Amino acid sequence: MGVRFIQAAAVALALVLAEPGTSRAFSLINGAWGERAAVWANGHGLEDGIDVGVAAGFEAALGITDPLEIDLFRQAVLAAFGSWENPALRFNVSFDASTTVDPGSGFELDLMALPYDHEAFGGDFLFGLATWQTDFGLRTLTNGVTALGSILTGTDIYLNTTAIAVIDAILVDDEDRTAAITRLLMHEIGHTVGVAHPFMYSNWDTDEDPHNAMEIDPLDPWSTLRPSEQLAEDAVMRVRPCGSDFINCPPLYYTSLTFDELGARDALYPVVPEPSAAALLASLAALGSLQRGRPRRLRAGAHPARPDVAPSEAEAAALERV
Ligand SMILES: [Ca+2]
Ligand SMILES: [Ca+2]
Ligand SMILES: [Ca+2]
Ligand SMILES: [Zn+2]
Repeated sequence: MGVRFIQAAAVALALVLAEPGTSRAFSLINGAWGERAAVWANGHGLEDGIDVGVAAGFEAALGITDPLEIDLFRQAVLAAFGSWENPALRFNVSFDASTTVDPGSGFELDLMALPYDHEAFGGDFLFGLATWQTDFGLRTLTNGVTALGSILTGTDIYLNTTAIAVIDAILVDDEDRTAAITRLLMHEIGHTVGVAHPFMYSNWDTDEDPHNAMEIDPLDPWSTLRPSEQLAEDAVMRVRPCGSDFINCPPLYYTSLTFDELGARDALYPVVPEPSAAALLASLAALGSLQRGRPRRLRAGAHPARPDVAPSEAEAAALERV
């Protein structure tokens, strides 16, 4: 399978890292794009969903001990993973799991909460850190295209309990706290599926408008994408959207992916639509009308069961919806 790389991304809401003033479209980890981009792949763990282990004691490490609060918090964790899902990219989340501080072991994605002085943070005062391990080789993308590139094989997310406690002490509203941690998790999950900070490498969009949906061709996503310099100030993958202000910063409390992240997901994990039941029915209707339209040889004295007719209005309408 080739050389194995272990890489760490210095990450979300970094207090110590400066970000250039603009943030553009989406960018991919390792700087690779197109068919070489680092992705989870079918046959390498993606086929049955990405198995997520949330460490035993994760909630308690973040100061959440009330059973009712734990339940609500777990809903937020599930929502953060759910926000990234499409039919090609799924997560199976297990709580109270046995995890490892090493992207190459444990679950395909381990989620843990560690104190600031843990060696995993390397002395950086970050809110969260995502790490990943990749192989390089031939893999089949979710649209069936086979190409050489990086394959994500193991990932970890570490939340910094020390940094989060500081913000928790300031945020009195439970909803704000839940939203802030959901957004932080969404950001880190983005790294574990192959998305970088917008300013890190080439930034991709389908046009020059960062605030519209990217219309991506699932059969050939990169044919529709091009580098863009346009600002998406509220993107979830953006670091420090309001500079050093972590409290009066609405984007830090958004709990939906923006068009940037959705575009990245659908470029990395394209979903080729299957024929819908409606389309199948319409095809059958079309087949039926074709058969009825065929000349029939009648035996003497026999009558056709029904006369040859053009498709009814209802059938014609069904055909147009295909
Ligand atoms: Ca799996
Ligand atoms: Ca691990
Ligand atoms: Ca756009
Ligand atoms: Zn980050």
